[in-house]
Amino acid sequence: MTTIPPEQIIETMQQHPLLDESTEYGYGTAGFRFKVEHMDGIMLRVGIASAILQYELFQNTKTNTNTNQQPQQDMGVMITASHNDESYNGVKLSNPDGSMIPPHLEETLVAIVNQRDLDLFQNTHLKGFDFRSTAKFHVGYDTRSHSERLTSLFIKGAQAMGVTVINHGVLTTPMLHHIVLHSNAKAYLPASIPPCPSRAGYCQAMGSAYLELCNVVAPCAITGDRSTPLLVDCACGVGYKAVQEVLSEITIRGNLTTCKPFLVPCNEPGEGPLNTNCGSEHVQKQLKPPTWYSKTGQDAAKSYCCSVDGDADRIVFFAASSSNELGSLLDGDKIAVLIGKFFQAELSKAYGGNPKLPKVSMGVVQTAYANGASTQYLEKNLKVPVVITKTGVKHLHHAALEFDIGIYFEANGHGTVVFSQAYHEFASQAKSICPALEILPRLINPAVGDAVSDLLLVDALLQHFEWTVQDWATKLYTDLPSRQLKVQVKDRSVVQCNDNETKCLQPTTLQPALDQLMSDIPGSRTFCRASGTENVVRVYAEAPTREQADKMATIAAGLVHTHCGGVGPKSAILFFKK
Ligand code: G16
Repeated sequence: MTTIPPEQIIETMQQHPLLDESTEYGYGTAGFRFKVEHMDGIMLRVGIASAILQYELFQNTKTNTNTNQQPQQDMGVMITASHNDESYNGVKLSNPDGSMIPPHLEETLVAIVNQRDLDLFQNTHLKGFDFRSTAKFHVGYDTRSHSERLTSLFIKGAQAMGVTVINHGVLTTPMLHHIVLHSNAKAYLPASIPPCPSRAGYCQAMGSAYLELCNVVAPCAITGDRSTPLLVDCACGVGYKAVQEVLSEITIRGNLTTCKPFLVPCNEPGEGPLNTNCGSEHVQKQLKPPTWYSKTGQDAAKSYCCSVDGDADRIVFFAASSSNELGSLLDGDKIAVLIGKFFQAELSKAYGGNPKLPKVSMGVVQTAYANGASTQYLEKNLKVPVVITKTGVKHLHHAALEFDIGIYFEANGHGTVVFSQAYHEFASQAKSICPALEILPRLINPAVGDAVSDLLLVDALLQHFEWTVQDWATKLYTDLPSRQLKVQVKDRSVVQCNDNETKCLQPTTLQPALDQLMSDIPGSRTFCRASGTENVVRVYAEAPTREQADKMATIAAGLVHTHCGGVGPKSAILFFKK
């Protein structure tokens, strides 16, 4: 039920038109994400659409008799452009279970946002709209200078349609998804996880689960000063405060006030430009350490470091050998393998102690960007099934739900673990033998990739294995050298790929050229795909040597430029910085 007359809503839409009259604004890899000047009109329309999404969800769940879902459930919206620089902004929506919204809601949203005929809009969506949900929309935003203004446009649209909005202010994307999931606890959380639908609740849950896990698998982590604290590059974004808050929770709860902090958050908002020469995207794509804008970061040792992205839903770990050189990079693949190895050991301990425990399945989900060596290690050494999906956590998450323990990570450090109900029952039975199995779902954010949760988990596991970053880099498998580049083209939609994005289907001339390139270098692999978050085509190459990988990526990028309408001279391709 609209709270103001439909004509007034249309008037507001006219005051905030879509910037580009002819563009179809798509819901990309992770929401609507564009240069900020495009976002005002989009945000207002997403706000208006939020009521219609609630209605659609209500229609779906009310007829679903199979589950204990309630017909009216809270949803969420996060205003952020995540890993992109400050010139972008965007919006990602959360489903009631904290995951990304499903394809049918994306379609509804895209149709509403792109409806240019406002008479038709009024007749189709506003006139006679008499649904008022008891459920709420949780809203959060990142530290970008324009995020608060865009949030108020969302709220304006949502409230005009009668939606109850709870504005949580500046927070990380995973915190927002956690809040949404915990607000719908009855339908989606197992009884072993107490609901805590707030920012403070998130920090308490993370802090206490980390301490509990360390207590049982790595007591050394919390019993004194660490020789090497973990230096956290927060990309000058929202992760800084989140890491500080969780650290303070752990310090107080664990009586660690007399110890040196084991986490050193650096690169806080304002110390440097967001995601620029810092953050996980920079470290993973450029294969370079970040700029340490904070004085504390400049002075500290660089042998145990991590970088998160601008909304703290991704993380990579590294050791730097100099201010300009990475010693080792531990990306999402390495994180997935570390977690898989730990689960496997705990499972075999549990079954060793009680062979009658019910069986649970475990699998890992990756994308075409996964380093070939990691996939091989998972399948051959750990003997874990691997599924490859399209890029985008929404695809990985969905595939991971097929397993009782579904570990999913993109190479860029975006990932988490999801657990089935059968797993929760198993873990409670196995608790006396392996308490960690019951604690892990409280430390791991099952809603979405979460840099803070992943940071704590990885730290506890490294302490458990008594591994340095160097050990982690060398004791599992050795990455095949790889290189990623991006190419600016006139229209990135000309690039169409197969289902798992390993082959380019359009333009038809490109794949044969890439195939030729691969046959010239045995053991190599290259592919390209249109980004869903930036106006570029991404190119990936992997080969037996660093020189071959770099050369291959450069040639493949040149081919993309030629076959896909590259913009400007070929020399303008964004080559990696030597
Ligand atoms: C988003 C998605 C990720 C994806 C990344 C890059 O991350 O959530 O799943 O890997 O974009 O996508 P693309 O290659 O299509 O540009 P984030 O952290 O930016 O939200």
